[in-house]
Amino acid sequence: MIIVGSFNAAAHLPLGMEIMRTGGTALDAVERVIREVEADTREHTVGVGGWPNLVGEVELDASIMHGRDRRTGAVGALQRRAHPICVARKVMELTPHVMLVGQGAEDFARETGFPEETILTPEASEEWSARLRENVPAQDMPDLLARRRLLPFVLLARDPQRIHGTVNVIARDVHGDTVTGVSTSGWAWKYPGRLGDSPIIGAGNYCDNRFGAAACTGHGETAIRGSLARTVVMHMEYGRSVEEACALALRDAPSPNPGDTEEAVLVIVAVDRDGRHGCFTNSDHGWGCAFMTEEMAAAENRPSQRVTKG
Ligand code: SD4
Repeated sequence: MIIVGSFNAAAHLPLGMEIMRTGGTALDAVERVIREVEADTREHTVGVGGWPNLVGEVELDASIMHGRDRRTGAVGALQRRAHPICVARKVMELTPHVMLVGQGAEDFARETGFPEETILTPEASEEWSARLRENVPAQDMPDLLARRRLLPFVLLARDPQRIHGTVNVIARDVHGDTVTGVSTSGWAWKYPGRLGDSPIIGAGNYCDNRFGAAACTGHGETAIRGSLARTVVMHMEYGRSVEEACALALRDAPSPNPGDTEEAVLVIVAVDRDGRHGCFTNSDHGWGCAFMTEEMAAAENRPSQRVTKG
């Protein structure tokens, strides 16, 4: 058994391992670890306390994928619910669909018993107001907020923690099942309705017991355009090691969108079918991961390995 997560999941990996040691599944472990990160108001890129969009609404994205049969569930731009990973699991278990977004995702969450909650914290709200005050002339504010004239301000979308955010967790249980989960509030100040890679199967999340699993953080638009997580697992299918598969996927990732002045940082956490794992990035700023096997008493951190383009 093994559980691997992005750095912000490190503190909760022992809880996930304990769940699997005591008879729970990888699915239970992944959901529970991510739930803990979603509940942490200090983590501004996931769940409660996440940075809001351009008009001050927190919109959450999450997905979960089961490697035994590639079942999956996802939600996008979900408002007023604290635990999108749990709603994503219910989408997988209770519907014939794989993804629900916006109002439909909210309706589904309500119907399946998830309470409406305030997920915009005072701290995140203050940061959002300050960002707007700095960048939007006072006379344009009513246009932006009341009339939702948003396009002139779309380039404000950037994440103060864009290179260090979103949670990824991959677990393999005693039955040999691998499950992958991803949860995020996406880019701060994003255009409402924007989805990143996290809820998109094949982009930010992919899992197949036969070959391995991958999950991503960083510049979601680039991960979507490069089908990043699926590409990693496809290379594993063709016999490549975790390291080779991630390096090939990162090297093949497209360049940032024209006009995007920020570096398109990508970080991949990957595990192959034998439990070999690692964390790889195309940037000097990529963060690391943490892992724990059944023999270990605590999780251990691992820096990400830098992959160069050439
Ligand atoms: C997104 N990939 O919405 C997420 C954000 C992220 O580090 O991972 N930030 O594009």
